[in-house]
Amino acid sequence: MKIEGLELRWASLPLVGTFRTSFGSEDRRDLLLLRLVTDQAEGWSECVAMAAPVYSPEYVDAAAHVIEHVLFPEVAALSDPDVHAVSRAMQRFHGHQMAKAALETAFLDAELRSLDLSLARYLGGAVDRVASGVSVGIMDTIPQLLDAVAGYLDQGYVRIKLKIEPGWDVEPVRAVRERFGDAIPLQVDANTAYTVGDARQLAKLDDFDLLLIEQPLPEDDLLGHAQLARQVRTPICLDESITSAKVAADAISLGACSIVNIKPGRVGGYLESRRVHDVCRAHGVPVWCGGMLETGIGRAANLALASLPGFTLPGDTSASDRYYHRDVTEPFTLENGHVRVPTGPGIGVTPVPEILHELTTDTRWLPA
Ligand code: OSB
Ligand code: MG
Repeated sequence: MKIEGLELRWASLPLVGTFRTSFGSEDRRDLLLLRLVTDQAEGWSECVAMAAPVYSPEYVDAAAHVIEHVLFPEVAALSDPDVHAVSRAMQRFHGHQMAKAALETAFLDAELRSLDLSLARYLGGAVDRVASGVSVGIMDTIPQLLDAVAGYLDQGYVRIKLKIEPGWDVEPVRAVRERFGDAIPLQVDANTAYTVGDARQLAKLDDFDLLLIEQPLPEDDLLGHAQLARQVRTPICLDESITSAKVAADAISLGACSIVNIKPGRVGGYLESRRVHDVCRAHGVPVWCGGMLETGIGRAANLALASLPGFTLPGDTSASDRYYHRDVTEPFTLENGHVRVPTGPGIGVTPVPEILHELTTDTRWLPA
């Protein structure tokens, strides 16, 4: 395919409510969308970097900068590339996985559209809908949390994930178990808020039969996670730490985790996500698809990934209305706790032009 140019598009969407984690509170999603134009088809993607570097070192303005000044010039110089050539061309640059993932995905979407092939089929998806969980933010009070969880269970979500931090861990988990019983699949996510010295506090969560504890310690502390895993019975799952298939293999070998959250942005794209999936599957380690408050563009691609056979736990692949009153695409909906995997070519969705236009704050066209 011949690349003709890339459109960067900034948009800002209000969230349906404040989403609080151990790293901060969000009321809006500041988005960077990519539209890659080739001689055969157009491809769309969503960069999952957040407005500030609080989840990982990347942030929206840095991602846009590195795409414009480093990654796209390298990719645009390729003659007749396929997605593997695009991916290889970006490899010599360190880091910036979310920016690389966005550019690779926009290209992959265009390539698959030109082949009339869905991303799910291309990746090896095995099911047409995926079981969906929901991530529930830290709240001011326990009654507020219980109301939120009750609402999500009413909607049919099949798994609840509670965000935790020191001071908001055992009590909210106990309250949710007391109110909703032992049968609901329940897990927690600390987003690196603890240290290995908190092992005794985290071991108190063992009483509540959780599916997993996600990323309790800082991302670079694989040994700490391995040590912690020997002191708690609840399985440790890694999110922030897993930046590649190689790191996933290392973490598993070290005993740092027994479950992996796969986020394509965090590992540099869907090709690397599939390699993470394959490494985990070879080790018998279950994976699930994480989320980054994606709009329909990123959500569509995540659903394709989550249809692979190693995704045996429900993901944070909730419906569009978990975060947005109005999504940029046709909204994804929850049907009996599941969300449908798109079947159209590429990621299977495109933005609704009028909605996109309204939410856009800036655009920039980069000719190849
Ligand atoms: O740690 O999984 C996380 C959102 C933003 C950044 C990091 C995380 C999250 C979530 C929500 O937990 C995932 C989602 O529903 O999209
Ligand atoms: Mg997480």
